[in-house]
Amino acid sequence: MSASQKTGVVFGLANKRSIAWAIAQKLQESGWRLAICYQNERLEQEAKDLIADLPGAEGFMCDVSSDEQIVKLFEELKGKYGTLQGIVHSVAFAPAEELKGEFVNTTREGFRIAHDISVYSLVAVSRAAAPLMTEGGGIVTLSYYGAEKVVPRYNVMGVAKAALEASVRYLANDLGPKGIRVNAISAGPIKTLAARGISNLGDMLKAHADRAPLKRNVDPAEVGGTAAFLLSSAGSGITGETIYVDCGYNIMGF
Ligand code: NAD
Ligand code: 0WE
Repeated sequence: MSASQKTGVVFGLANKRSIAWAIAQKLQESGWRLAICYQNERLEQEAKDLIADLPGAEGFMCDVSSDEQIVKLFEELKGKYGTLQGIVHSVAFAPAEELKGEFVNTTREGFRIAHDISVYSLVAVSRAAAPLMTEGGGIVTLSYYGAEKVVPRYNVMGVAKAALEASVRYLANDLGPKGIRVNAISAGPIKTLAARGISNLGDMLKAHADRAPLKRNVDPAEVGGTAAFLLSSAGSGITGETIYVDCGYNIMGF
């Protein structure tokens, strides 16, 4: 490793369509050494096959709903890498039933799970990572427009993303004095595993492309590029922010 090489941890790799994968590729191209995390044994083989093709990258299993697994992961990363400069949190989950029908029918357990996996995990990961980020660094998470405007059937995930964006601001305030910046990227809709369940994804993508100033959908590589920018020295003045990578969709009023 060259003296200046930065080490980052990416959470949320499921397959080659994952936004986490697009981000990992851009970070690797920018010279980062990466630890890439996948959720469980079910995703292990596919994740490891991808990671094998990314020079210098290593795979780790971590379910972010487990404090023990998070603590154990960062102990292992400390032993392997010493210090870290970047964290990418590209994880979300709500029970499938919660993304159908009306928000008013959200169950207590569905609300809890969505917030535990999609929001609290950022807090837990940030707390575990901060002691290893002794030279400062950056944390990036992924949000969606449903955090601020109603997107039918996004439901409890919209409320969770609002909490995620607020968590980014509170974490930015806590970790700023240590030189750690925390930001969210609000990405436009992308055809990934997490979007596959949506019944009318095709219609949504088309409506998004029609209304967005750039008249097209977002390429995951563009989200990757923005994450690499935020984690680089070019982003050194930005923290607590939600940056839109949505072809301009969010600026439109009509
Ligand atoms: P994806 O399914 O590829 O990624 C989601 C990841 O979350 C998966 O790798 C999954 O294994 C992981 N995950 C879920 N529960 C976990 C747990 N308990 N422990 C560890 N990992 C867990 O889909 P994606 O679209 O790449 O989603 C990544 C992020 O981007 C999510 O936060 C999502 O909300 C956000 N996002 C997606 C879109 C979109 O349209 N695809 C748009 C904006 C934001
Ligand atoms: O954040 C997301 C999706 C997050 C997600 C997806 C799933 C599908 C499978 C969270 N939990 C689950 N649980 C599952 O069981 N997106 C931004 C993509 C997305 O999801 C939608 C969207 C968009 C856009 C759901 C309804 C409406 C629009």
